[in-house]
Amino acid sequence: KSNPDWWRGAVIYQVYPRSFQDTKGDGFGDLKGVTQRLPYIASLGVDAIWLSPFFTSPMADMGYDVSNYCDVDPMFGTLADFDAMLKNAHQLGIKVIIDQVISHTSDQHPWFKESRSDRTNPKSDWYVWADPKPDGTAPNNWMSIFGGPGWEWDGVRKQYYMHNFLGSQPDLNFHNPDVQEALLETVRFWLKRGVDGFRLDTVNFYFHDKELRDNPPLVYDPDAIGLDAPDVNPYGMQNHLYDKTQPENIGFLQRFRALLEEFDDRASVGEVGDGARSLKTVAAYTGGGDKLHMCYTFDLLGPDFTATHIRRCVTAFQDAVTDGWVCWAFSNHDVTRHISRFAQTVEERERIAKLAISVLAALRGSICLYQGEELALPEAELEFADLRDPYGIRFWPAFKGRDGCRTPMVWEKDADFAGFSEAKPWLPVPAEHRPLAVDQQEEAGSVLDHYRQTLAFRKAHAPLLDGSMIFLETNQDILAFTREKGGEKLLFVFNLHRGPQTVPLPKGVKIADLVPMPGFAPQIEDGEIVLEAMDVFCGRISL
Ligand code: TEU
Repeated sequence: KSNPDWWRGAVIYQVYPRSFQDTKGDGFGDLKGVTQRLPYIASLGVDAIWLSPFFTSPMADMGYDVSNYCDVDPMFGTLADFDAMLKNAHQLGIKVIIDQVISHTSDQHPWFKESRSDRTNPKSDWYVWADPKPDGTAPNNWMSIFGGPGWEWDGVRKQYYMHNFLGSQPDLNFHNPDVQEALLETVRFWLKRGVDGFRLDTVNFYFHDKELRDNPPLVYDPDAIGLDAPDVNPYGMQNHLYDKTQPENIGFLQRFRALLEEFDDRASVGEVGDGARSLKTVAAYTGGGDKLHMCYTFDLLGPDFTATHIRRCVTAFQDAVTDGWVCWAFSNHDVTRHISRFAQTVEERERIAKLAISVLAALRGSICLYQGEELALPEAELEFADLRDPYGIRFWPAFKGRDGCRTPMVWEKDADFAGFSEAKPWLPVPAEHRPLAVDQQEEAGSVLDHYRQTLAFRKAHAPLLDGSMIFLETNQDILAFTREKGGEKLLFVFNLHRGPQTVPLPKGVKIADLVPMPGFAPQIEDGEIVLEAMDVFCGRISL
């Protein structure tokens, strides 16, 4: 039966197919591998999977450089494998969200090959081409996120083309309506095949300043949420003069949404990675119910796991984005795994893993989990020779790139390559990951078990899905809020501090009964909530 609101409050599990399960024995994961592991995914109790790109690609950016939007790369299998995976997922009650990387294509895409062939072909304006300055240098000072100038010289057209990421990821010209049409056709292709939704890669990069104005000098604001310090990534800030919300994008997103509405129960989540300034964009892209369903922000992907930071991100979001919807995450395939970001010692990793998913599960919004976080996998320490990510290869050792979170899933502690593959995988299986393999965590009390129970807890309490969320004034180390819906009001108090805390019950609040979140035992003594280090209280408030 139809449920157009299924995405609201949903738990989405991100699968990085290259590293999930290999069935061909070539060291790369594939779609058949995803199908094989669907029962495991179902056992977690998630609503949907988000599949990172599996489309035809030269793999310069591990598939985020697409050369055919409507086919499967042989590395991952065939369209028939995709259909089988989708059917199996649906039988298990799992929705499938695919990753549309349409801000740019690969330079091997036939559109780009045509576009670069001369200045008059029918696709000559499909990418962002510009003449050099009189002295032959690039049209302006724009930088690429992956390092170096954002312009690449083309000897045939004798012009520069723009790219926000690799030189082999030319930026599509969204100002051209034919480009928009062609992209929407690829979206329709997958809608017809039955996918439940789309993650839109770099949705706030679709448009560019038509006047190609220089960016202002880079100003680093250490207080802005989620911005990389320039010494970590000197190219991280693309501070274009052009309005960050990209006003023309609204029209495109409305057309995209109208297309989704031709089908039942489809959803979209846009990736808006732009630090504090992203809130305005998220509001513009998700408000009004006629554009994106939700946006994914980078706010919780940084090093900061403190009550102050989380409260600040969530309240800033709630103030800016009134009728929109957000998708929170602590980890993905682009950032250091959160166990390694948040834990100060190896000993506290397990506790941090359990605490973090408990916090995430209680937030208002949808949530994304990244494969392996349910095992508390730490970031893999790799040698330079192991690196495959061009971003890391370029900035090593200042930035070690994104391979450390992309190593293979560990299924069986003692199997060859931990059960991921029969051949040497494209990235090594870290020895440190083996004891954390799925087959070691089937017993009660493990992090994996904790994830399953916590996600079940979220499902069992309606206020957690889309109920209101109101923060309470407490001391700095405490994250306290209520979640309320339909006559049920829950009080959550998280102690993110590494020492015990007591918190007086807020004035006028009476706890009717304790509602323990899995793995935590709430205590009240003499009107005070008593919390151990890194502890969770949950109680039902008498109304
Ligand atoms: O990432 C967008 C993005 O902004 C990243 O550059 C991010 O800032 C960086 O990876 C953080 O370390 C998306 C995809 O998630 C990423 O994998 C792709 O490489 C990128 O787009 C280009 O398609």
